[in-house]
Amino acid sequence: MKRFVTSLFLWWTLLSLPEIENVVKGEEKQENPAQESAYVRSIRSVNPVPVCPSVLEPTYPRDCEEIQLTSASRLPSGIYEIQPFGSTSPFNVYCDFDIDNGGWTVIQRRVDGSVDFNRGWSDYKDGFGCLQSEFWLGNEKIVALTRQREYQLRIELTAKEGRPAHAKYSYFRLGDENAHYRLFLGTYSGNSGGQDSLDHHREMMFTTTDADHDDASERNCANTHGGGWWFGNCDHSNLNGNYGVDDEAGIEWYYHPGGSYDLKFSEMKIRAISVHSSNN
Ligand SMILES: [Ca+2]
Ligand SMILES: [Ca+2]
Ligand SMILES: [Ca+2]
Repeated sequence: MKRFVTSLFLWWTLLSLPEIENVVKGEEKQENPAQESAYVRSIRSVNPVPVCPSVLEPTYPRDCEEIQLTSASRLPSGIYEIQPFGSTSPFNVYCDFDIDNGGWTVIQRRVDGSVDFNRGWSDYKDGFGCLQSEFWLGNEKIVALTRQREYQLRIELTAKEGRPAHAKYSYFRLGDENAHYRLFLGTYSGNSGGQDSLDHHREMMFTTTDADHDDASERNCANTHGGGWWFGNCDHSNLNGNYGVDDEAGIEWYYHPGGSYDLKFSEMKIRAISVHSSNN
């Protein structure tokens, strides 16, 4: 008899578990299917582990081009919030909606020397400066952006004499931190010199004063050339060099206007290559 009562109690316990769980939580489970998208519901139907909506379904646009394409009216260039696919949180970027059909997410700007670009690995990883003036968006954010679709790169350059120019690359991607943010570039076009000033830096890894991944065995190029960059041995360009300095440690784009190290303006920006054709 005692054994029968024990097993009856066990059965009652098992059958009552869902109710006990609700009592412990102090609430009845609320189901509201209308608040979940079909995608999340399909994930839940095969996988009972909770899905994190911020990872699977960013509630923010994925880049500046998406902001432009989903806006009913023409938007001004400026600061907007995005969340690339796979990023755990949104962040601010500067969007260029004016140049070359717009849709550009800006990843770097030099304009007045107000921000110190001689920084270590973690600063270049996370980003620094002010989006309104000078900044480096951050290698992790650039990796997240360029991982979600295929991107192109456009660079605006203005020499100290005032002549503006641009360089464009049909493809742009960074490897992840384990690959030391290695630079992958497509074909060069534009009017920033007869030759490509980034050609020397193709498939180079990122180097800062505290992380030497360059091709110069006797030195760290970031120490002698300023900033952080995809140094080889050492550079034909370095847009993160020292502002207003007219030597190898200055802001360099070697073939524009030619042997010059003192640009007064640079801006690097990226846009997916799937929607816009690569007109110059
Ligand atoms: Ca070295
Ligand atoms: Ca050089
Ligand atoms: Ca240099």
